Amino acid sequence: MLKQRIAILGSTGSIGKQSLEIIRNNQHLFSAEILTANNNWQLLVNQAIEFLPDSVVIANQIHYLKVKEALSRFPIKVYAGKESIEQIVESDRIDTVISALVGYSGLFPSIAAIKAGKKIALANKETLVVAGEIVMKLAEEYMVPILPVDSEHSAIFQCLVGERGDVEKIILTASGGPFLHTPIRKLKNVTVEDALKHPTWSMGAKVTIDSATMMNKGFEVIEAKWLFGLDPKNIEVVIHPQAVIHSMVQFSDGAIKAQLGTPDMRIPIQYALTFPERIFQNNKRYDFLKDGVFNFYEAEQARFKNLFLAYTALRRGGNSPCVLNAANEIAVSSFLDRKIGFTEMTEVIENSLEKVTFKENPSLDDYRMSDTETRIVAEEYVKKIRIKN
Ligand code: MN3
Repeated sequence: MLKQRIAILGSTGSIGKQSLEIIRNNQHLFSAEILTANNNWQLLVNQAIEFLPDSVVIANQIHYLKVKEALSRFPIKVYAGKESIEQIVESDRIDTVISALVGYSGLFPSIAAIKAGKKIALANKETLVVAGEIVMKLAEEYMVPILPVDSEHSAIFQCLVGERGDVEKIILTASGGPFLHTPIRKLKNVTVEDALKHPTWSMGAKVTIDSATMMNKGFEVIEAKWLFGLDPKNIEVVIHPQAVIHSMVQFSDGAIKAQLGTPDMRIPIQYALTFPERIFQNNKRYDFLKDGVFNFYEAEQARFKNLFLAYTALRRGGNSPCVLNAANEIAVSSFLDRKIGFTEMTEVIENSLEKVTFKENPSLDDYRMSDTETRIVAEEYVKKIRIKN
């Protein structure tokens, strides 16, 4: 294998750090050439000193001078600002872009990387949630592979390798989060601390809250639709708290393939980088005889309303998934700031889906406008809730 030169967008986040670990353990195969961070400039500096990339970007310009100063003894270019991320992914010093930014901010860098012909290892699900149709068309046009990093989509992708048969449906597994067995009437009293305790996966705050509400699974349904070209009615969600079966594919003959393993994001990250090869990874092997109990539960609509809002947005199409995402970003940050309660996040999203201007065939500019409009509508609704409380 030729040494793969990698850009990690969001290198200080959970996926970014685990990606660097894979690069550290396989230096004959990979090099980190571009690292970007939003605010965590100190970790960015430490990573840069260890991996000596060609360049780094600190998105929040406030930290630029500190990063520049800290790296002045090293041959590393330092850039600042969100726009720099969109420009730097075009660099001919890289082959692959790991898109691990959080939220809507990941969309335009992903698009710039596709247009520059880079292989995409996609962890930023919002890229497909917001603008899946446009993104997949661009990937086809520029002949760029989009390899899923999300564990469920990596699982489906792995089940499909070598298959020619018709897919009848895919079964996305969900851990169910920390409130799977909480009485539904008590959900409104859930605190930020309760919601941040995820039973199986360790992730950033935004994704952890999205997992507790199962909006994360809703996004994954949308992501799956675009990645694998499926009708939403053929995408099923089943709760599997052990999170050992990462997802399944059922074919037209009734056969079901599943991909299993210890829940460890380094496995799907590495597979996105090495596909179609596999290389050794030193992680905890799953022991069927010791831990081998699998449970399955239905995702109840009354408990996981956000998941069903995602299906609704997907069926409506147009800019609805974009609205869903932006409203959810405001809802989650308002919940984390303790401005609204856990179940009020759903109300914020429902209200935005009703109020924001519907666009049947949105362009990228329409998505930008819908995103902005939704954030305003959602913030207003958060204010209303606060007055009422
Ligand atoms: Mn996932």
